[in-house]
Amino acid sequence: MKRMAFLAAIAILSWGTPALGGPQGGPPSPYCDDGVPEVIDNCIERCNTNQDDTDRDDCGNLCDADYDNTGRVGFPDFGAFVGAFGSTNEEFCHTEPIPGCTVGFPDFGFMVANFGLVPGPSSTTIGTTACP
Ligand SMILES: [Ca+2]
Ligand SMILES: [Ca+2]
Ligand SMILES: [Ca+2]
Ligand SMILES: [Ca+2]
Repeated sequence: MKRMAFLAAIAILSWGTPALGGPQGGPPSPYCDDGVPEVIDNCIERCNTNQDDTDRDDCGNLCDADYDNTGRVGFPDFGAFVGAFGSTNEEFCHTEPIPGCTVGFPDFGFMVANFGLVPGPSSTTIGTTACP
């Protein structure tokens, strides 16, 4: 009898739980809902509410380890990063908040994780090589 009561309680609880959804019932972002509509998000797959883009190539800092804008993160970018390590050059910062940042190990981890890859994706530059 106790078991029946337990099962009934479970049923009532799960019935009464509203389905989870995005704001105003819209579909939640498959990536990160940072409050920036995905159609204008300069770094779709990461939470970058501030949309910081130091080199102004429409590819947000949190997506952009392609410092020479060749469309690929390679050795020239790696060399530039090493040269900037420990500096306050915001272009090499990939962790918010960007303004006033110091280039450090989290940024290094981002660079390594993106080595050999294309920057982005960004909604504002689709079809271009800068940040496909
Ligand atoms: Ca984003
Ligand atoms: Ca950029
Ligand atoms: Ca590059
Ligand atoms: Ca870039």
